[in-house]
Amino acid sequence: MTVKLYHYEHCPFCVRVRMALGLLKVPWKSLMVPYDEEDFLIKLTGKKMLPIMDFGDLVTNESLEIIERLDIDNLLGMELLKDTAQCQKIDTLLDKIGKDLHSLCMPYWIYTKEFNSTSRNYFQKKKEKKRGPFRDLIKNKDKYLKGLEVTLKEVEDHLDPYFISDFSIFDIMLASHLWGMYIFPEFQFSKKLHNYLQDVKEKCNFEYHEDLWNLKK
Ligand SMILES: N[C@@H](CCC(=O)N[C@@H](CS)C(=O)NCC(=O)O)C(=O)O
Repeated sequence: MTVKLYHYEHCPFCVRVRMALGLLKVPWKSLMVPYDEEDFLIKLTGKKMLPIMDFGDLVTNESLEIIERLDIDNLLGMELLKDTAQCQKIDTLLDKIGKDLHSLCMPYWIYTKEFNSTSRNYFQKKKEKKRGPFRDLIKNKDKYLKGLEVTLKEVEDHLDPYFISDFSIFDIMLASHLWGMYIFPEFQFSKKLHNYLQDVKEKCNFEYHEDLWNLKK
């Protein structure tokens, strides 16, 4: 049976799974979910949280658990997730990235074709509760860009050429979080980071907005 992935196009945790599927060359069915859909997701897993993978005999919604199940030949070094020190490093980095990057990207993600006016309003209302009005996020972009610049320098210093020398699950976790920044107006990654992200993209046969190109008008 072909596995079915329910996902949001912009979501870094969903991108993780899409990257792993591409790297592992697992055939999959893409099911993009409108952001304001609640009932269907709650029926599937008990909560509104994506990604959700339907394996046929199991439906689950934790990105790393999904990847672990897909990576039968352990090409991604999933045992690294038991290394507490390394996990702490990557989690701290992802938290720092998310803090600034999501404040920068959210006001723009909602204008991609993934959203319509209803799901856009739903997303904005929900996210503004935590981060404040999107117009203020845009107004204060320099503050977030400055914070992100420091974190990205830290990421660069880590890469040799991958997060822990060999390509691993950590690179998928990192690249999927950084990827969204490609849509931020006038932003450019450093050459080193851009080359790294493009390398991960190639390895993972990953196309960020592939589903959106295929959307019917
Ligand atoms: N621990 C989960 C986190 C997934 C997650 O946070 N997904 C977000 C989207 S980026 C979500 O569905 N949040 C509920 C919402 O936004 O309504 C995983 O790794 O899969």
